[in-house]
Amino acid sequence: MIENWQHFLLPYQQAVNELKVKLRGMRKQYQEQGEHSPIEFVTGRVKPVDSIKEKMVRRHVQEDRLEQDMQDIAGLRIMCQFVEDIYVVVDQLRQRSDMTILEERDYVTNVKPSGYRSYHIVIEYPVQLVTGEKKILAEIQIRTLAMNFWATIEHSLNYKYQGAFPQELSARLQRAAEAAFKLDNEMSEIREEIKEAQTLFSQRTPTSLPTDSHHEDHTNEED
Ligand code: 0O2
Ligand code: 0O2
Repeated sequence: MIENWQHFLLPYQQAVNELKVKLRGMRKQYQEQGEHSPIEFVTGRVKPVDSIKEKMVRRHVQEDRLEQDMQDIAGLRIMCQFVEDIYVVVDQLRQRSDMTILEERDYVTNVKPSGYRSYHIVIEYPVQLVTGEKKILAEIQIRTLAMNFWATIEHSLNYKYQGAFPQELSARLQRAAEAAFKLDNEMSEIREEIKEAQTLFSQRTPTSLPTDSHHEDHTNEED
């Protein structure tokens, strides 16, 4: 029995915090170089204890197998503007020496029956604790803003209906997923023009102005 969940989750919180800084740092580096960043913003969370317990029952995970069998106790999300950016980010992650990729699931190409699209990467990440190094699992979900919009809405409806959507709602969600897919394709078609405009805009805006850094913090959830 895990008696002290706070103690159990501490290395996961540490990992989420570190990974948020590292992934947000990638965005900063692209911006610094005056290049389009494939990363728009990054979020992360440690799975709430109640959700862990619920998933243990649903997935028949024993407590002594939790660390190995539940891959998303530490969860990171990377949001991108364009579908192409997702694969740039994936390539970047593959080259890093501070994490090991254990699994990749491409639900961008292989859409889930629900309409869900995202690229999932499971990593092994070493956290330095006062008691020594501990390797933990973390899941990184990489998706476009449109995919995120759809998944966020569908996820909250799932809470309400426990996955058993009325047929009409299910059909609407399917259509919304198709619309999000079309939106991503349309944006991809004009991405070079968008990137050019954004790079031009960011070059024209002095980075030292406090108003600008405030705006930047806000849009990228860094405040
Ligand atoms: P809800 O409604 O429960 O989803 P920061 O201050 O920005 O450094 P903060 O405020 O702790 O950090 O959170 P952050 O990084 O902005 O994002 C937290 C939100 O990210 C959570 O929302 C999650 O919804 C979402 N999130 C990020 N990664 C994952 C993931 O891998 N899986 C899941 N399920 N969610 C993720 P809240 O605030 O908990 O609200
Ligand atoms: P949360 O914290 O509520 O997001 P498993 O991880 O064991 O459930 P699998 O196949 O091993 O399943 O992993 P998968 O499908 O690669 O990743 C599961 C996670 O992807 C989910 O976490 C969701 O965050 C997301 N996801 C997968 N399918 C859907 C979907 O149809 N709709 C939405 N909105 N999100 C989806 P959890 O477990 O739900 O946790």
